[in-house]
Order: sequence, then structure tokens, then C-alpha cells
Amino acid sequence: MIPTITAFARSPDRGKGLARDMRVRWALEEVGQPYEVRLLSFGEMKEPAHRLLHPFGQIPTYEEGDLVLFESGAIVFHLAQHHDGLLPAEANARARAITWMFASLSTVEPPILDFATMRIAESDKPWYEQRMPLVVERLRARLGELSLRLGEGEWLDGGFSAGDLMMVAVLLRLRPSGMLDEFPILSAYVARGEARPAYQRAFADQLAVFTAQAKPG
Ligand code: GTB
Repeated sequence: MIPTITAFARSPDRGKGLARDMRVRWALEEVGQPYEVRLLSFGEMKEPAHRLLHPFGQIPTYEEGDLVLFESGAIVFHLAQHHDGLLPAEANARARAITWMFASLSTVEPPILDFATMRIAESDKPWYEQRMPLVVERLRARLGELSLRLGEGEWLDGGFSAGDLMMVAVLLRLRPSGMLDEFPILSAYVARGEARPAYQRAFADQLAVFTAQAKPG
């Protein structure tokens, strides 16, 4: 059965691959699962038909027969559980890879989102100048900790796993700010993720949505 995911019809990042359908596309490519994409406008995301799939009116969603999932982490986890290639077979290694998936979403993504939201949506607020240094400090501390753990390792725990896929996808959100450049170990880690053929295919597919729109006529 070919699953269907949802993604933005109008890419707000102009095809930079920062929206969360990218991590799902990447996982699908890693496991070699063909898929279809339903593109949604902002209006369509908020309509009852889509809210039946996603209670918060967002992308991505994942439909596979009777199964409907939302939350990018849950979708990637589902794919990793049902296909080879994203989670190690050995029980403890598998549990550690899943731990890194949770860490990416629960521990690393929140300070990144706080920072990204401040930069994009709150720079005109009267408290911006006061709050931003605190947000940056918290983010630098978290990235420093992650960098320290990764050290000279290629991936977070042995071979590439869904934990790395999620972590790289989360870190990529920092790219427009230049903040990643302050952490060479993390920059190199993200570059290794981006160099994977599955990432490249996923990136090209989401970019094609934007380039098709950008064509004159
Ligand atoms: N926790 C959910 C998950 O992981 O799936 C979060 C889903 C989510 O935030 N979806 C966003 C969305 O649908 C798209 S990814 N937003 C519309 C809405 O809430 O109304 C977030 C995103 C959006 C745009 C960029 N960008 O342009 O750079 C990057 C990331």
C-alpha cells in the first residue's frame, strides 16, 4: 500500500526543506517506501476534513490504509518500526536510538524553536532585546552539550538511525541563523546527514514543489 503524506502547497521556506514533512520524506526514502504527497494550502489545513487527520490543523500527516498518523516523530517512528534500516535490531541499541529520537524532539527542538520563533515572529516586540540573549544562551548551552556527546562520532550511537535522522532534521532549522556554524562538530554531523542519498532525494522532491510554483506562467 502506498502511503500518502501532507505538505505545504506553498512552501514558506521556498524549498529549503525546513518544514516537518521533510523528515518524513527522508525516512520514507531511507526505507525505500514509495509515497504520495497531498499538498495543502493554509486554509485547507484548518478545514474540518484535514482536522479529522490532524487535530491541530498542521502538516505533516500520514495515511496508510485505515491508519492515520500526525506528529512527525510518531510517523518516523512508525516507519522505523515497520521497515528495516532506521532502527538497530539489537534490543538495547534500538532502545538507545529511540531515546535519541525523543531527545531530538523533547530536549533539542524546543530551544531551537524558541530561538527561531523569536527571530522570525517576535523581533518587533518590546521585550525582544532583553529576552533574546537568554534564549541564545540556553540554545548555545544545549548545542554545546550535544556537540560534546557527539565528539568524534559519526552518528549519535553507532550506525545511522532514526535518532540521527530526527536530530539532523531538528538542527537544520538553525541553518538560516548561522548558529550551526558556531559548532563545527554539529555542522559536520548535519552535513553527513544531508549527504545521504535518501536525504538528497527527499530534499529534491520537496524543492520541486517550490520550483514548479516559481516558474513564470
Ligand atoms: N509537532 C508537530 C510535528 O512534529 O509534526 C509540529 C507540526 C508543525 O509545526 N507543522 C507546521 C505547520 O503545519 C509545519 S512545520 N504549521 C502551520 C500551522 O500550524 O498553521 C513548521 C515549519 C513551518 C515553516 C518553516 N519555514 O518556512 O522555514 C519551517 C518549519
